[in-house]
Amino acid sequence: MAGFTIAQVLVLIIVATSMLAFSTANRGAPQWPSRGGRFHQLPKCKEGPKKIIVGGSEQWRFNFTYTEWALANGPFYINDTLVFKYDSRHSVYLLPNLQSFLKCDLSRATLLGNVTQGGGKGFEYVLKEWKPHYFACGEHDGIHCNLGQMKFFAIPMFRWCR
Ligand SMILES: *[C@@H]1O[C@H](CO)[C@@H](O)[C@H](O)[C@H]1NC(C)=O
Ligand SMILES: *[C@@H]1O[C@H](CO)[C@@H](O)[C@H](O)[C@H]1NC(C)=O
Ligand SMILES: *[C@@H]1O[C@H](CO)[C@@H](O)[C@H](O)[C@H]1NC(C)=O
Ligand SMILES: [Cu+2]
Repeated sequence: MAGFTIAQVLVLIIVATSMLAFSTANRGAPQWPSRGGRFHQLPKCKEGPKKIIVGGSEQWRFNFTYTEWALANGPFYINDTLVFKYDSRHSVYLLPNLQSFLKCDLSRATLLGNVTQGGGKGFEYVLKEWKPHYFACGEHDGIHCNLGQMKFFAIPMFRWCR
């Protein structure tokens, strides 16, 4: 495990278990392959995509453990909307991979919500793809991400219903 700290290994395990949640977290269990094995036998969805305020009443701020929040409030589903509400000291970036997420390395990050977009109704981001999304605040060279714990990842799941 050269070069990996225990914390990094833990995050890897968390990512792996979130992937497993893919098969267990969906209420309205898979109905297929049943007799005939056709997709139209999937159950009807009880609920559609949701809007989720990141951090709940704490919103997007310094010194709140978003990794814990995401684990407690997930899983998220494809087409769910994450709403980031924050004041002008913060922002929202997408980091390219696990390594940059662990290090809070913003050098190849993509700006999603700038410092003004968190006001009012907040900055909205739709989880469109089944892939890990690594979110972080980009302010103060990664200090908000590192010390402020303003980072989390989301792997949106498919709903096994139609
Ligand atoms: C962060 O939270 C901890 C625990 O609640 C507190 O002791 C600390 O002062 C906070 N730090 C900042 C910079 O807000
Ligand atoms: C997400 O929404 C888009 C646009 O409304 C739709 O085309 C797509 O099928 C949806 N994806 C899933 C997995 O529900
Ligand atoms: C943030 O983005 C909005 C919308 O794209 C833009 O109108 C605004 O000028 C930007 N603010 C800053 C500080 O870059
Ligand atoms: Cu911040």
